[in-house]
Amino acid sequence: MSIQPAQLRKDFPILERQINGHPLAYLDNAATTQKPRPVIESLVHYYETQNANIHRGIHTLAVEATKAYEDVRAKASKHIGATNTEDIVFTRNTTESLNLVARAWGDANLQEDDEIVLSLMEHHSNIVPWQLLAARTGARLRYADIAPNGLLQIDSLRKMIGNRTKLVSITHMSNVLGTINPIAEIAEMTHAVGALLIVDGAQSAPHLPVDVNQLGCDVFAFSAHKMLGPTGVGVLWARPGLLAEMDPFLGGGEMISIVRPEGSTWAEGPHKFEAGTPNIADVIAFGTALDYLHDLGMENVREHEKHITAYAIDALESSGGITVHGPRDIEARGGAVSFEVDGVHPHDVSTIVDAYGIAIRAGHHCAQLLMRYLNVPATNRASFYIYNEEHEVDALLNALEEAKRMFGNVDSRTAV
Ligand code: C6P
Repeated sequence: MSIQPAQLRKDFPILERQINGHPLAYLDNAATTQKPRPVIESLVHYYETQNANIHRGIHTLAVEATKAYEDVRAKASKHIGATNTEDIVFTRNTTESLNLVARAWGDANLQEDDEIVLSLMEHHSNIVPWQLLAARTGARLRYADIAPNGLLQIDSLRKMIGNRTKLVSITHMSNVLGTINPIAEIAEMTHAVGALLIVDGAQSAPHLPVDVNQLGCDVFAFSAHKMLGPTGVGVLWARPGLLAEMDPFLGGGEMISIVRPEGSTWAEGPHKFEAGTPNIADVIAFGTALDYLHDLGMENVREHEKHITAYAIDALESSGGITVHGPRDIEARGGAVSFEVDGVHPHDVSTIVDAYGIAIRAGHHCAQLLMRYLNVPATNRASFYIYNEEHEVDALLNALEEAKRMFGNVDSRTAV
């Protein structure tokens, strides 16, 4: 059944808020999404009825909490079509998942003059861990170009991947351009030279049906908070067998098998990478978020976003004095829509629309390489989710008209 945003909105208490005297239009979903009541209640329920540390105690609460936590590993695995629950590691966020691989796989497998291939549309979370790895190992970084239509220049990437390439790390969906990258094709190129393909799924896992086996990647990382779940929970999936090849990232309780004075051995599977008490309550509430999304159906989530994104791009482009970045082909993009209003700095735009209760993001979106490529200091970004409706896009357009009126022809990029 198709998504009925007007119905769904009733599940999101925060959407009842008025901001500056206007109903909240929350269009900053690529940053983080709002949480439905069942997710919020799941946190309270856990603390009121099940709170205990997991994998340790054998009393009833500990057993219940452990089961509830481990059940979410299965749900997260199912969400991305993974084969084994044991290939899912819980982290704090996508950023930590990527850092984990850079440390645990990268340190052991890269050396001087090896190459790491990224793209210019990566989020800093998918750049900086590899820069740090390069600094530790002497490996080199290469960045694939973007075409004027906002798609990855696949030929540039193909030429870049060669015998020196040890790993390729690419976003599945850009948080700025919305571009969906052809991961299966990139996997073929990467595996042809025996390198590892890491996919930053922070923007795809919340919005598209994902199947890691069809994508053919080796690692897939995403964050709960961008898909109705709480902050503080990330997921790292690695293809079967890969986690076993990797050394631990952090040491401490729960990640060990045997500890002796001279050294320790490690726990099996994902537990080797989950040192210390994990974020139990938030992982469990993330399970509720996954249930919520799956009741809706990820195909339906995608269809709704295609519809509202096409509506927004059309409206922005026909309003005049607005530049929209990213692909126009709706099949090749998701719902993060970056734009600029001629002569008005994105921060001013964001402040003006906020006065009308509209939340968009302004800035470099943690993608400074991409800003440099676009030759802009910053952009505005509206990004959509299941509860967004066309009238919110209309409200944004009206508020943008106000921004144009207020700033007239002043070019704030050159103004001092
Ligand atoms: N992008 C945005 O407003 P964390 O912070 O670890 O949950 O996610 C990092 C991250 C990694 N990759 C991509 C493609 C992302 O979009 C993000 C988060 C937010 O665009 C916050 S900067």
